[in-house]
Amino acid sequence: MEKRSWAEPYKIKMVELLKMTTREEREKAIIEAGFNTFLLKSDDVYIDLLTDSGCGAMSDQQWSAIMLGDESYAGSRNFYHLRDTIEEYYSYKYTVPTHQGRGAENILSQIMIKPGDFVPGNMYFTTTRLHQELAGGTFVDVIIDEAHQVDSHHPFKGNVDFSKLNKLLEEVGAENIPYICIATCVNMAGGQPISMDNLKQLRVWCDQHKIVLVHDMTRVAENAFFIQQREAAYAAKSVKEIVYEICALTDVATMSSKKDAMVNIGGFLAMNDDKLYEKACGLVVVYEGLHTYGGMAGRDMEALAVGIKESVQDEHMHARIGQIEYLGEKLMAAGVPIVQPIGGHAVFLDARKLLPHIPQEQYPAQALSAALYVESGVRSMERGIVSAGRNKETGKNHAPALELVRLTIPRRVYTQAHMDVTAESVIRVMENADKVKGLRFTYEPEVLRFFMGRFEEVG
Ligand code: P70
Repeated sequence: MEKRSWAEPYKIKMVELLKMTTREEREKAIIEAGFNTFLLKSDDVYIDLLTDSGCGAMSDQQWSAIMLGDESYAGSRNFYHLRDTIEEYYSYKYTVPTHQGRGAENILSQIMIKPGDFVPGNMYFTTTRLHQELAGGTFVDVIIDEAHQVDSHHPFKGNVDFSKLNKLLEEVGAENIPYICIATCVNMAGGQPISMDNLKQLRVWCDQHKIVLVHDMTRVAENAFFIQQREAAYAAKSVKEIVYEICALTDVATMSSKKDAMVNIGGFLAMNDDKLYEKACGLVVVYEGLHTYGGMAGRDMEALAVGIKESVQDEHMHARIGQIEYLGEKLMAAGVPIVQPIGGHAVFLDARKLLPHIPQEQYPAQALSAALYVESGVRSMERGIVSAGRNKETGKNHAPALELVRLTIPRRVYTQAHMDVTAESVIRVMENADKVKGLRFTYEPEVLRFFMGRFEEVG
């Protein structure tokens, strides 16, 4: 069948003007930022693909929801609306709002992990693993090997490898595994989904061994869209139905609502178990705020309730993923090495292949991200050895197989023309790749070093 064009299911009511900079200005800015795109001022950025977090465009419906904010300290009506929406769309009975995703991770880790525990997951995420470690736990990667291979075209790179999971179970025993944490559309693997089939098997496994199944649902709608496209049994189901089914297979959820749900700030911890809810309420008042607002303003909870409904619409997801495919396909056509299949929230450049002259200890992805900024003002994010940090016991660098630069697409923000400009910029950097130099740390923070670390060029 001929491939039909698609279009965004919205029109634009307001625009934000962008600033262009000169190459000289950008060369100065990246040195001032210590070759770290997190330390650039956004005024110095032209197309901002650092993240899809909190920088999506809210709809007119969401903005009008902002005006319905009930800012009462306790029992805000917006909390009840949010709680009911989460139950309706995501199945979870109890909701504890938090200021963002890591607030929920902190509470969950503190409640459930005891020192010496092991927490399996389908690849690490930076903040998730850190909270597990701070609570005394050790993260164990149980994702399938294909997830670590840039060239594997596996349609569900987010899947769990049960042989890895069973090996861990045998080694440490179920009593030392408080839960398994499964991310939908695995960020660090390149925005790669887990299949419904794999998740169903995991549910059975968790029931068998009485291990809680936690869901990092930050990008659940994108995962649902891929299930609809790639898993035959789900071809006729809506994204909304699939999202609900995914959530209903799990016990607890942490959510950064700054992504899928298209709000600028917010998150939550959700669950079905009343005892766990009681414990979470006990901690949320210590770290976030009263249990009926957590870290959120009433207006933001209202905008989130609306965002959840918009995020599961099929036509929204089609355009969302379609835009990322558009950029990815353009890059592939020019021979740029990227993670395949193209991910749900971003296109990931393979820095190892693009900069073969830079050894991993000289941070090729960090260098590539800086070079792309200098070339065109496009801001991206390192997702390689810098992000992976150091082993908490040995102090040695984790050396991940994936050494990537993430071009992350905010939701409903940029046009196809911005994608064209971005693709051209990446291609230009690729053509001049031999001029890019490796980096070394001049300042290395102890935790989450990628955020504030500073670098200088080697040689
Ligand atoms: C990103 C953001 C946040 C995130 C996530 C998953 C799968 C939890 C969170 C935490 C922001 C970010 C965070 C750390 C390093 C770089 C960027 N991801 N789980 O850009 O949520 O940010 O709300 O606390 O992707 O990927 P929050």
